[in-house]
Amino acid sequence: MSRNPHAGVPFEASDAEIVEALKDVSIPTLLLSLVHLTGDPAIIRGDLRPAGLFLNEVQGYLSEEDQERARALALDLLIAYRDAGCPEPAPLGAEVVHEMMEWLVCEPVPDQYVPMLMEEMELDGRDARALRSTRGAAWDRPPVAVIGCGESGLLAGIRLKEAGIPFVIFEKNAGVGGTWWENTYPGARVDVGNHFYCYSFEPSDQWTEFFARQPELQAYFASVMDRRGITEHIAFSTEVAGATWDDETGTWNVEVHRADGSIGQVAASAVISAVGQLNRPNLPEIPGRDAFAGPSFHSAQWDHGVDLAGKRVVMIGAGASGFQIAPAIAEEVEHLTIFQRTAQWMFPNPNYHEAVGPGVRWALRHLPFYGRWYRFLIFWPGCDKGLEAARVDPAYPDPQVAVSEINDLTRQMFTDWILSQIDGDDELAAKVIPDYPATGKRTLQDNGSWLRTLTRPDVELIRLGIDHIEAGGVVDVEGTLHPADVIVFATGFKATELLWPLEIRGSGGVDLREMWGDRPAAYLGITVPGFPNFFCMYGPGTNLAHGGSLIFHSECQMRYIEQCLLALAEGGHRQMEPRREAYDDWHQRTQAEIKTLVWSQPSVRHSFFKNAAGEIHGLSPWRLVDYWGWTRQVDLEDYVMS
Ligand code: NA7
Repeated sequence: MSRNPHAGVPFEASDAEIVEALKDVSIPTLLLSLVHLTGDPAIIRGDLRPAGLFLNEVQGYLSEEDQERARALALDLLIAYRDAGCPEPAPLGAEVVHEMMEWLVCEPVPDQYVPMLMEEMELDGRDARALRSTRGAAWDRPPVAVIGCGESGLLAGIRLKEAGIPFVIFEKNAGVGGTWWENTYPGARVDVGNHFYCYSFEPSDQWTEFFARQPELQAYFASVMDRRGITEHIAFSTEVAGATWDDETGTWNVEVHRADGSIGQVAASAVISAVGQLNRPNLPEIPGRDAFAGPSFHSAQWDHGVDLAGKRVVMIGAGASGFQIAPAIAEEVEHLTIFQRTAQWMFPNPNYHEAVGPGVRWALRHLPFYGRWYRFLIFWPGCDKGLEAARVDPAYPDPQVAVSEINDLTRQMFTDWILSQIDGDDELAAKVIPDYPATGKRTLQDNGSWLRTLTRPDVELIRLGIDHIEAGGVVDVEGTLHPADVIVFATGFKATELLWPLEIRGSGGVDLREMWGDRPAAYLGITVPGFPNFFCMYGPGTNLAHGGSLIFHSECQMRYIEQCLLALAEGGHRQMEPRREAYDDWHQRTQAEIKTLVWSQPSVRHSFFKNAAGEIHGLSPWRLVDYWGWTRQVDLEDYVMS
């Protein structure tokens, strides 16, 4: 039997090297690794225990003294373990594991969550979301076409390959990564901790930062692609323009546009859309946009040929991308003017720009299950709790300020964090404290760099609307010209126009986006009646504003899709589509639920979640544990198979 891949690589480090490594590890995580290594839960039953939980607070608020005690204990045990040749620890019982979960997060972990967490953590070394089916071998039809090779398209490829189902991935870019290929703007980094923001079955002990920058993320996806043998299945620089279902043959005709200008038609038995929701840049129709004399570009199409040194830059938009760009370029430019339409809520994350120390990397590589527990530690505080802070209490007095007591507490905490950084500057406070309830838009995070940037003398935050753009710069609604040599549009994406500009024509030639109009929907966010063998990843109703990670959701979706495909092959069915009643019921329930949450509040005026009518169709209002449960096993009763 081969060693559990999470049991750590045996080591021969000297005592001094171990001492050194233990200096920067997460102590609570270390103690749990020791429970594995000794099989002795007494280690966590004494007074050494975390004192509290907060997202990305990985020391559990342990005092320095307690941390030292833990290191001393660990040193002795690790020396003994090393001297014994680092034997693979025996599996722990389910009860002990549950106890360890609750110990680490200082609160009950309801039974309902345990199977989901066990799967996510893979303590048994088994990738439970890989179906390990041989049924794909019976695939006697054209391949499956996957549109897009970002994190979800690559995942689709990995799972299809495991199942033996032939497939081809079409990717418009020249490389893998999607968002992480395109968004090369200065400062681009992920805002979900990387030891969780990676495939559950492909952890990495190589992250150099806790929230890695774009090049490292892109490299991660490229390395997974290579290791899993997916590269040869990808047609790069090939954009899918659309796909049309042929009722006669029961296949999709996928129209692809290649880099050499040629257009091809490819037959596919099923189509998986993995195009994401935040992929097509939104360039606002500001009068005079084309009159600007200098270079201008969108954050996702950064022009690295433009040297910003000594330039006057106007950045329009300050959401997640703008928050990262401004601190990264402020030093270099002569002057930076930021147009921010709406102030953003943010929460403190001291680790946001921190490097992963060598000790942490050593622990991830060598200490049994350290990486697994670290993953859990980042996952749990962001798993479903945010949903409660987002739920509207209809009796709460002033919904413009807060939608519930817990939402009000969140507001106070976020406000305190902002005020603590701006040295009593009331003018700035008025500009940067949002006038809508906390978490009402996608909540950002920061380690202080955004507000520090705003207090620089060469940076100006404008909270006025834009009247027009002219050759020399941007004119605000009060008529002031803000001179610019370069304009950066950090104005987000066409987030409500799902699948734009794809033309997907289903049974009877129905156009999917026309049918959706402003209200895209899919059963479980995945399937649509009238569109046989068409599956969405990160489809309508599955974007996450309250927690988790899109990779987690993708893994749920892909397991479900794979089950659907295997059911087709096994049952000898040509096609499947969801029953209209299942779809309608899901859509109605999802819409009713989303209206009970803060994102739908009228007080949140501008938000990329909302369509022109103020409705939200892209976001998931559901707990992760529910979505995980619903997608775990496809119920073929929900489908018409033929
Ligand atoms: P976002 O978060 O949608 O931010 C876009 C920003 O652009 C935001 O400040 C918008 O203001 C602003 N914006 C958009 N249109 C306009 C117009 N017409 N005039 C002025 N300002 C405008 O996109 P990002 O690229 O920053 O981040 C996207 C996601 O990437 C993010 O949520 C993460 O999931 C990762 P608003 O706030 O709407 O008033």
